[in-house]
Amino acid sequence: MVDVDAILEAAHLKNDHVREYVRHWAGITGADNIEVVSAEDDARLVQEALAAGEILPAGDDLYYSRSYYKDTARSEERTIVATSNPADQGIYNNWYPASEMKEKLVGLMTGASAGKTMYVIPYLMSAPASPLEQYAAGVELTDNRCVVLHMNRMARVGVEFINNLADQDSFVRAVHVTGDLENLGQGTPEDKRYFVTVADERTILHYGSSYGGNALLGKIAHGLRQAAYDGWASREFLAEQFMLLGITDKATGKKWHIAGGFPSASGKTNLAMTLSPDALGDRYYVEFYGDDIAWMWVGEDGRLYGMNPEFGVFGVAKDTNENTNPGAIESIEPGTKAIFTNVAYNEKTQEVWWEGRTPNPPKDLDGWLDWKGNPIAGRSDVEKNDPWAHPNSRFTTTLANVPNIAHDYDNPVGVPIDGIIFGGRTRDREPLIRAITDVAEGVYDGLTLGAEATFAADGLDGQLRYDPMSMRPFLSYPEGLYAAHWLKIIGECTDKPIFAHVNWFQRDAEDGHFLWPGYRDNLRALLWLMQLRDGEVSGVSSPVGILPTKDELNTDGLDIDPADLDTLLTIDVERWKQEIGFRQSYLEQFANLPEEIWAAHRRVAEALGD
Ligand code: GTP
Ligand code: SPV
Ligand code: MN
Repeated sequence: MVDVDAILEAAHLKNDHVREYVRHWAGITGADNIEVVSAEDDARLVQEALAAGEILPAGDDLYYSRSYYKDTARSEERTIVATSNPADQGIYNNWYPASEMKEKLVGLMTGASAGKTMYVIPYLMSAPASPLEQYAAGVELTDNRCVVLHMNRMARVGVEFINNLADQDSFVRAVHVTGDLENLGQGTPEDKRYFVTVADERTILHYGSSYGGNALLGKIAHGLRQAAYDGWASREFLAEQFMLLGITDKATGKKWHIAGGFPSASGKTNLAMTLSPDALGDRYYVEFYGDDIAWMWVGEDGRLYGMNPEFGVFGVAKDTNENTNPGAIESIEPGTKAIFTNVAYNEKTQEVWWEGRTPNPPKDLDGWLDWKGNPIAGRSDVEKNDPWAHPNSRFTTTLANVPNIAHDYDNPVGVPIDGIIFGGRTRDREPLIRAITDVAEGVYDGLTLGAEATFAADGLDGQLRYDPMSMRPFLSYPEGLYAAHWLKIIGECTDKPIFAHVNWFQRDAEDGHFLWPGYRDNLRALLWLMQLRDGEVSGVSSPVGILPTKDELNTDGLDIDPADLDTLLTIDVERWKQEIGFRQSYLEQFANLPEEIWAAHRRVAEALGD
């Protein structure tokens, strides 16, 4: 048995509540050793992980990691929100009683870290001194060194973040035990994995994965599920799967901030890193604040404020290249300490590659291994066309490596939000952009966000589903109350953000091509929205919001078929009428849905002539 207290003392971990928590879980998990981590330990931990073969070198200060082949995405069925109040059960939060889940997880974790080191990772999901700091501190315990390396990049890590808490007990207890990955029955009826957030005890218990949101507990489990619950329970803030960006018009000096929710793998990272299209010159400059999570609250001036609680980017690798996202490519250059997970790797040259990195895969197959570690050159005929990288393969890099990182990203005050956009992969119906000025209609629009699911969740790719505010996998309390909390927070703003629904993914019904070029050109739609907010354009009204006219949308240098542009800027009324019917039954599932939301739904239905 290790002397826990001596180790914590030596690491200057002074918070007695944290000490008690570490002792408790050290006893349950049976780890052989305990180590407290600070950001400064990263270089040493990298060397240890290299020596142990847990990561591989991928160039100068770049690293490669491969997860178990059945452990490559979040598992939604295995993710649970538990509390002691049955009224917390919603449609999507997969609610269970806290007592049942705690007992189960303690059972699974008992002795499960024997022979391993348990790392103690004190972290902060905010810049220090943020108005929401009391919700931001956490301590992840993990028996996986690779998880530590990822946490070091994704969160602010160090004992200083928990030693001085005003309320010493106000940290999230986040326990991660990897488990025996080869014997967990992933995706079978005997699945042993459990990813549980005991929201009313601010305790996260994740067992059975070393991948992404299943294992980096500051990110999704704390930053979204727990924080959404805390924001609601305190009535103080919203925590959403949102990107957050700033746009500066250098000609006028104006700066706008836009936050937006798109489901996983639907373009948040790309949008927040985007450059102005070449044809718009250097007039507009986009600043990156965050790509996956925003916490939002009402400031004293009556505006909505937002901040990114994360410290890094866990970005989708597929199709990331110099054309689609030059900022991302720069953020993972040699010297950045970036980690690549589940991409293809060349064991001779230490290069990495993924689908869409270059138009064609490397010609010389010598040394190339696919994401499972199998030689590409040795592939059979049936395997020949399999992707080299997993479709949900990722890169992990700190915010400071992102070339367009906002100069004030670390400012705890956050930024005032001018616009809130929702979007997703929708192959028809949704135009390029439709603006919504009424708050209830904006919240209604977010709630009825319908999109095709992606590879970021196991086994769901391409399926059409509703995804409220892009939070479906992260909701921690009932949907009706969630809508009411949104109405309350935005309703308190005296200077409200404008809402909009965007869609970069509409396709041609016949040949399936994307009607909109996407990526950098997406900025054109956002600029129109900000001009609308500022009263510089007026758009045309439609039953589902205000659309840009062809003249208002800046199309300088835009390469698009005029017929495609027409489709993007119009509404398919018949298709929308059908949609209203789907929405009716979707919304009826939710208990306590505010009357304002139903009223917004009826207004849209009536405007469509239903
Ligand atoms: P998570 O990290 O899972 O929450 O994903 P995300 O929403 O940040 O998505 P990301 O920006 O990483 O994009 C996911 C995929 O969509 C990548 O393969 C992108 O290349 C692709 N993508 C992003 N923006 C566009 C776009 O405007 N048009 C098209 N066609 N594809 C896009
Ligand atoms: C997402 O799936 O939305 C992600 C990746 O951001 S993960 O952290 O694995 O949830
Ligand atoms: Mn995400």
